[in-house]
Amino acid sequence: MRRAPFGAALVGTALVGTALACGPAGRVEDPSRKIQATNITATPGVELQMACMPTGPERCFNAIDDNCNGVIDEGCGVGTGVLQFTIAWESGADVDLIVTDPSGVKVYEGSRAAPGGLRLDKDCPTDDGCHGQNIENIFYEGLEPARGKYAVDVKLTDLRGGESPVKVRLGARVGSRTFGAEVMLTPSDDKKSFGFELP
Ligand SMILES: [Ca+2]
Ligand SMILES: [Ca+2]
Repeated sequence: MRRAPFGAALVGTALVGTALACGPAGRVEDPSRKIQATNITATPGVELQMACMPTGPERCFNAIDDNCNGVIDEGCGVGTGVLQFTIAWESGADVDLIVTDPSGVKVYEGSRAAPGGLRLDKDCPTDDGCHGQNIENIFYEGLEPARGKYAVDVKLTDLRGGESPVKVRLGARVGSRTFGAEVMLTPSDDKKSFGFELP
């Protein structure tokens, strides 16, 4: 009486085990799916939108994944990879994007590449190729970004006589998903941040 259910359970386990083992090998796996942000934190005033709402074809230099394909501003000459951080804003103010990798190395306009692989490729309007738009973009090109804590800072460096607050759109791609936030910066409240961890 007892053997039959025990045997059936064993067969069931074996089948499940086989199915799990064969699943990933049977298709091409998207490596970005293995990269997922956890322990996401943000300073007050940063409300991260975790769900992507498609609004149409991708538009350039707005730091938004308009078509929700998991890539921000693709087709616009902006570097992307399994990690991508982009800011865009309208005014003539100088706003900086600073990303700190798990080893504590900062990537920003003063130090545009980290040994760990993060790279700033757009610092506009200073750089060419941004068509007069204000955008900064930092990305990781490889497939195995360092694990650990990342910090992303958006900083108002100089208002340059423009209006305050400065509204800055922040977009982040981590693995196969994107999220974003709109942050307000003033000379007295000049930095907003968010952080996450890659386990
Ligand atoms: Ca997109
Ligand atoms: Ca866009």
